[in-house]
Amino acid sequence: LYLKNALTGKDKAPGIGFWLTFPGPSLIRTIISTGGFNWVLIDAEHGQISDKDYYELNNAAAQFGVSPIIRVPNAEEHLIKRALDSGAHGVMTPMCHTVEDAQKIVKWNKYPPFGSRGYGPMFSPHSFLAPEAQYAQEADEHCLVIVQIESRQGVENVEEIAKVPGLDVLFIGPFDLSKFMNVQFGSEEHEAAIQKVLKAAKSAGKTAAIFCTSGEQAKMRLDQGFDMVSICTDIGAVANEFQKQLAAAKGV
Ligand code: 3PY
Repeated sequence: LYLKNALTGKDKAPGIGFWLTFPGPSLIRTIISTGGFNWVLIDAEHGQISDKDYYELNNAAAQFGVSPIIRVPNAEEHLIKRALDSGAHGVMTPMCHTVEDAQKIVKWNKYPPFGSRGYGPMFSPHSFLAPEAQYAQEADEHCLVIVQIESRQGVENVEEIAKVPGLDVLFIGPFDLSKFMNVQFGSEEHEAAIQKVLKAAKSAGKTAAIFCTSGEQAKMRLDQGFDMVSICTDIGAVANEFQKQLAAAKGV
């Protein structure tokens, strides 16, 4: 809801977030309480986080007015349902390669009659600070449906994927993209694919988003027209700082 308002509301602002890979509500609170973020990605695809962590993490983020977005491990209906029922403000599904993938993912994120999400929002309303009846009525509108475009096939199909009704965000995974395309990260072909996704999202009126590993990179992508960026991962930030201080101590 916070992120959706920023991306599509009248007080339009870029979505600026970070990647959480460690479980534990104290870390998410420590980072978020510094201010300035409107979303956090809770990574259950590659992070150390599993679905028993979702509920506390979602509520820790929402307490500070930041939207918790859960990345599920795979495009599976039950994984998306678990993430939404724990109170995610949006679900990111990796590896969207085709229009059919996108249509399925949207359907699993929405209640009937548009979709096939089962009814059971006992815990999800808490991170929306809303009663159950209100959550049930507004969830389809407020929860962001995010798919990752991160393969050659995904890029080939991106114009059609972007037009799928109910889909909100095309999120580029640049590392997988380079692997799946078998091209170097940052090469001309890699960058052309990124620009193609950006253009397709914009033409379809959808949010264009990309994973970045530094604030500098994130700013460059925002300047190119991306609407939503991550600035770094928790593990990346910790490792970088340790390396930096170690190098300083050794005088190198
Ligand atoms: C990628 O770069 O492939 C991602 O999905 C970000 O983690």
